[in-house]
Amino acid sequence: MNVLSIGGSDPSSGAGIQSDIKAFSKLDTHCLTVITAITGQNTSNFGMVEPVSKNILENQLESIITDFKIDGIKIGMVYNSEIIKTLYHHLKKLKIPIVVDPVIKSTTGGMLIEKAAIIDFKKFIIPLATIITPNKFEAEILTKMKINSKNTPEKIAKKIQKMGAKNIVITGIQIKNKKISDFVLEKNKKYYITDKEISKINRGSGCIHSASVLYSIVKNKNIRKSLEFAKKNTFNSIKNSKKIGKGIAITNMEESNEVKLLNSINEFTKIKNIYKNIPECQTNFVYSKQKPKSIKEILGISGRIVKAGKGIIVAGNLTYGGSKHVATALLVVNEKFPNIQSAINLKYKKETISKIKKIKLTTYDYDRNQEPQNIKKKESSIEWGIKNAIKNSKKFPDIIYHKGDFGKEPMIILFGESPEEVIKKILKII
Ligand code: PXL
Repeated sequence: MNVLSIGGSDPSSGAGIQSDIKAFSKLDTHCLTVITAITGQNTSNFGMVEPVSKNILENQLESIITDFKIDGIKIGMVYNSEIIKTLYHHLKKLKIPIVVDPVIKSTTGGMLIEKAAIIDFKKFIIPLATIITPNKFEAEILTKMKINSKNTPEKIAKKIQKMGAKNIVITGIQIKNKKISDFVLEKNKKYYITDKEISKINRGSGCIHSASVLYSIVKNKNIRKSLEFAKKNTFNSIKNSKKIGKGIAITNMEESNEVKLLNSINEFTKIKNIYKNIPECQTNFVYSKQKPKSIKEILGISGRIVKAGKGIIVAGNLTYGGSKHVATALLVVNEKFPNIQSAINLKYKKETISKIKKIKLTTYDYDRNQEPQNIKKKESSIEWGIKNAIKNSKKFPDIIYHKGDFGKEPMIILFGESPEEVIKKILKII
């Protein structure tokens, strides 16, 4: 997936273009960029702004648009009327989702748009928006109205909709009992999205919010689902923010499950002689959402990790529902031990089992010979086996194994809270 972020450069990488590159790469999405202005700023102060010339803006746009298939666009800082009109001219023909984050002032107080350009912003940029994501302050500036009991969020959002944006979310509108609400106006729908408040001043949360909205829309999720995802992701990124400079903390997005699992699969392929631990039926490596209801909520490889000579290759893509057996084992374990969200299957070897026992990993086993015939029809053997193995357990399993049955290969399944932890355990036992 390729998205295009149009906005200003922030050398502290807390907001703007640099923040978008970080955010999208954590979401496993390639972020193309068109820079509209260079800012000089850090976590305490906002220095200068220098907008780019029309020539270089056009050249950036043409370079990107003629080369890549772009799945969606995010527009942030646009600064002046020349930039606004040039963007409009190049983007008006594109039929892809556009998220507009109408940034006006930085958290540290710098102006991100010239006052005189706000009229053109409303005329040319707002009509491009599939969704526009102002915070309360930005919505008030755009409509020249203060939100109060007379000028309700709905009234203000309708005014922005009249300017041409299809969908509007006004963030941070209501704060009650440690909860914070965003007001949403779609074509024929209005509602609030409410979540926990987080009272931590930081830089870049608006950028992460709008980037997350775009990511989710491009993934074909509807407006409501996209905004719910964006709110959660922003909340977690604020919670995870880091004080890197001397001033305000910088928002820090956690990697997606996909990226975490991909990174660990990559680590796995690099382990020396790991091909010796791949069973005949090959290997899958899975990572579950929290509280999965079925294997459809467990990420796995749609193919397998397969032996290829003295190496291994990953055949297939990561998809939810991509694994059946290992995902079923994880589903059963997760029901009893909800922190366990990742698993991998490895070749059964006697020396591996003795090593596991020596280093005191928590190990359970089951005997496939004991499986009653009537169960064989009702549920999968693995479901029965794993349930049986942990039925009296007090502690979560690191390993569950069985020694096979007639025509059935013996197998080790290794569990952990995350793919990273699974890799650490593998390194201890092979
Ligand atoms: O968060 C809004 C924003 C967007 N773009 C740039 C910024 C900021 C805030 O500081 O500097 C370049």
